Parts: sequence; structure tokens; C-alpha cells
Amino acid sequence: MFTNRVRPRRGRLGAASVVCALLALTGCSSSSGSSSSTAPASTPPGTTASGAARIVIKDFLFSPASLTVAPGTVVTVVNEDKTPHTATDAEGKAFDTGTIAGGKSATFKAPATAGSYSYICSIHQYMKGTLTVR
Ligand SMILES: [Cu+2]
Repeated sequence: MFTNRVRPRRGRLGAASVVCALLALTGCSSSSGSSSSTAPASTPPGTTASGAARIVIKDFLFSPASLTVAPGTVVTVVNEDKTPHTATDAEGKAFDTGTIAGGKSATFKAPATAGSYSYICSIHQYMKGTLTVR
């Protein structure tokens, strides 16, 4: 009987400590968010600094669907499907991997001119991606 009365009280204490922990977490994240404004931005987000980039084709999708690279970056396209695919500039002939057999990879060189290039798989033209050069 006595122990039955104690148990619910412990449960309430446990819940209260969880709330305290959550409050501490939110307090912590808000303070770190304000301090990040002072940090210098060295590289724009989404830009590869190393000069190499990678696109993976899986389940008839380009991943990432949108990639930003520096002009002239060598981009490796990995085909993880069993079906052949390509990564082909949709508007001009700025780049084209040619047919990449299933399980294989190919490379192309990003255009030297900055801009946004939409590309497709020339075999499955509903497959779309965007390569941004800047
Ligand atoms: Cu394809």
C-alpha cells in the first residue's frame, strides 16, 4: 500500500525533469544561433571547395537534384540503377556524360560560364536536375 503511493510521485518528478531538460536545450540552441552571426562566411553554402563534385542516379532520380559547383569542376556521375542513364545539358551541349551503363560512373566538366544549367537523362527525359555554376 505504502509503495503504491510513492510510485506516482516519482513519475511526476521524472516528467518534470524532462521538461527542465527541454527548456535547457531550447535555451542553449537560441544562444548559439545568435552567436553564429559573428562567424565569417568563408565559402557559400552548397559550393564544393575541393573542385570535385558527385551526382548519384538512383531509382530514376538525380541526387542531389540541384548542385552548385565552381566553373570547370569535374563532376562524377554514378549510376546506381541497373538501367543505363545519362546526364545531359537540356538546352545546349554544355555537357553530356553519354550513356552510363548500370552500376558504372562517368564524369563531365562543368561549364566555364556561370549560370544555371538544367540537365536531363536523354534516355528518360522526365529525369531532371539542375547544375548551378558560380
Ligand atoms: Cu535515364
